[in-house]
Amino acid sequence: MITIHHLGVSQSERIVWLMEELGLPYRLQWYDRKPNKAAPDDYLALHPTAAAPVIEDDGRVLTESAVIAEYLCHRYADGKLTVGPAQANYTDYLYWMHFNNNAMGLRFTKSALAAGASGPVADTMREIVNRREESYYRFLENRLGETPFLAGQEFTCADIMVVFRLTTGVLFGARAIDDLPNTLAYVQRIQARPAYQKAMAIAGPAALAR
Ligand SMILES: N[C@@H](CCC(=O)N[C@@H](CS)C(=O)NCC(=O)O)C(=O)O
Repeated sequence: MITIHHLGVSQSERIVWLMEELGLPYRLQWYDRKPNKAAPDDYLALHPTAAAPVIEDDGRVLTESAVIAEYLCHRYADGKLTVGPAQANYTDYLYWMHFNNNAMGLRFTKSALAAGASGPVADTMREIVNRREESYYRFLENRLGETPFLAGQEFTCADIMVVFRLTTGVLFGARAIDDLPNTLAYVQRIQARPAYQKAMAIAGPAALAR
C-alpha cells in the first residue's frame, strides 16, 4: 500500500487528489507544520530533501510532486492522466508539468525581497521577478482561454501540478487570480470534480478546520 506523507496543509494535497482521480488505495500519514510553518523534524527524517509531498511505496521513498505523479500513473494506472511523446500535445504537457516549480522559485525570491533586501542587485531581482511572474500568469491565462485543461482537451497530471498555486497556495502567498477570468473559470471546473472535492476534504485547508 502506498503511504502519502502529508504535510498539512501543503503541496502534498496533490498526491491525495491524484490517487482519488485514479481510484487507487493509499494510506495517509498526516504531519503538522511547526509554528513557523516549516516541516517538523519527523517529516525531514523521511528523505534527505524531504519537501512535501513524500511517498513511500514498497521500500522506495520518493519526493517531488512531478516525479511522484509520473511514477504513480505509469506504475499503477497504465499512464492514465499523462501524455506520451507520440501525442501531439506532449510539449504542452511537459511545459505545464514544470510550470509550478518555475513559478514557485519566483514566489520564494519575491518573499525574500519583500523581507527587506536593498541595493542594486535586489532592485534588479525585483524587476526580473515581478516581470517574470506576471508573464507566467498571463501565459497561463491565455492558455486557459484556448483549452479547457492545460495540456489540451483532457484533464492530466499537468492540471494536478498547477492547481495548488491557484487555490491553497494563495493562502501561503502565491499570486491571487481574481483578475484572471479564464483561470478563475478553470479553478471552478476543477472544484466541480468529485475526486478534487474528496481530496480537499481529506487533505486540503478544510481538513485543518475539522
Ligand atoms: N518541488 C517540490 C516542492 C515541494 C515544497 O516546496 N513543499 C513545501 C510544502 S508546500 C514544503 O515541504 N515546505 C516545508 C519545508 O520545506 O519545511 C514539489 O513539487 O513537490
